[in-house]
Amino acid sequence: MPDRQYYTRLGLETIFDKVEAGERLSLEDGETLFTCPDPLAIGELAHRVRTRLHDDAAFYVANQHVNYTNVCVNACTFCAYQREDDTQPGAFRLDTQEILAKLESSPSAPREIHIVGGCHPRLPLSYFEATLAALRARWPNAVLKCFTAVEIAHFARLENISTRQTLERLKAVGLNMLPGGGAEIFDPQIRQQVCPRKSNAEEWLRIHREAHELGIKTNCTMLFGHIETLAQRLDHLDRLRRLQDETGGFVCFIPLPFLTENSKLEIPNPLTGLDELRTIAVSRLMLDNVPHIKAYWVMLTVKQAQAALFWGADDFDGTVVEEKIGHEAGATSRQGLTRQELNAMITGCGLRPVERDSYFNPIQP
Ligand code: V47
Ligand code: SF4
Repeated sequence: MPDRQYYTRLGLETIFDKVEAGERLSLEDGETLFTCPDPLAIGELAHRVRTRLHDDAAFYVANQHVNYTNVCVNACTFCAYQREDDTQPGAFRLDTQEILAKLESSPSAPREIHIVGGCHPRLPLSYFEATLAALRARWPNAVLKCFTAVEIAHFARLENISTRQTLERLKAVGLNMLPGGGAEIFDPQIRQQVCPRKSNAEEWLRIHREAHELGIKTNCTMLFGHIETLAQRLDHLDRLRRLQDETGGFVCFIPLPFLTENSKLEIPNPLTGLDELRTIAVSRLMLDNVPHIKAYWVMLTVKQAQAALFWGADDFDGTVVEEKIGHEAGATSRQGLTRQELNAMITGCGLRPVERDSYFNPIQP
């Protein structure tokens, strides 16, 4: 591993010392990390932190993703998944029985059920309550990690109640966790261009705060590599870090590299593999209060996710089974992986696979 002298030659000795002492990095430090000419040095620094926190463990979960609809009122310009209405080619909407049937046909009982969808103009809160209640009755021990903050805001608007009341009603029928989607980039000018209709940063953060106050843990994301600047990525990380200081409710951060296929959003410079890895490393270093960083193999590819486990990430996500959002946008990864494959992919890069639940408690074999 590079020593302090190595970082001194790069002008990074102050950052090195802060990281060694577990001190918080400033936004200026973040800029330095993003612009340092030696990306490997940044990866090594993030790997130090990841190793201090998790040693050689690399986590994964036996989960299944289900998308209930791709019809969405929001029409984000980056999104290849969305359809305008039910009559458009490729539009779909699942009823509760169809969701259950998808999960019944799972290769193994899911420990985590991850359900998200578009903001459908007519699906009432009662449909989501009935679905969660049915899932809870069928899989009493599974963690129901369902609905992004953007969906919660949409359900609340349709039902004409507050987002807190919406969360309370869903929790009452079994909701355990919120996934981290919908955060994109918090900067208002970027949101105006990539997702002008959906919840703004303040609403997204408020709903996560409300969830945390209700005892609902959540994840958080950042969609990067489109039209945002490095400073806007850092601002995004800083806003997450500040909420986490207050609530401690974020479990895991997921950096999502923008996939360009079938997207209306024109981007100036496509991401390189090194940009992806460096952003994961900077996320690990800046988010000193978020315990886990996910290398989401679906969007990154399995091989890049393996590399990311040495650039600050400690989690591989999971079996997933069926994925639509990334695959509509050109993801080349498979639809799902088995536990055996996940174990082999982690041991293959010299790390220790740890099967976990949604809160990162290890599962005893
Ligand atoms: O919110 C949409 C992003 C998110 C594209 O919480 C795209 O454990 C890349 O949030 N290229 C959904 N990304 C995925 C997500 C997620 C995934 C896995 C685990 C968890 C978790 C959360 O995907 C959306 C959006 O930010 N997205 N389109 C695209 N073309
Ligand atoms: Fe709708 Fe989500 Fe796609 Fe935006 S990213 S259009 S909210 S499905």
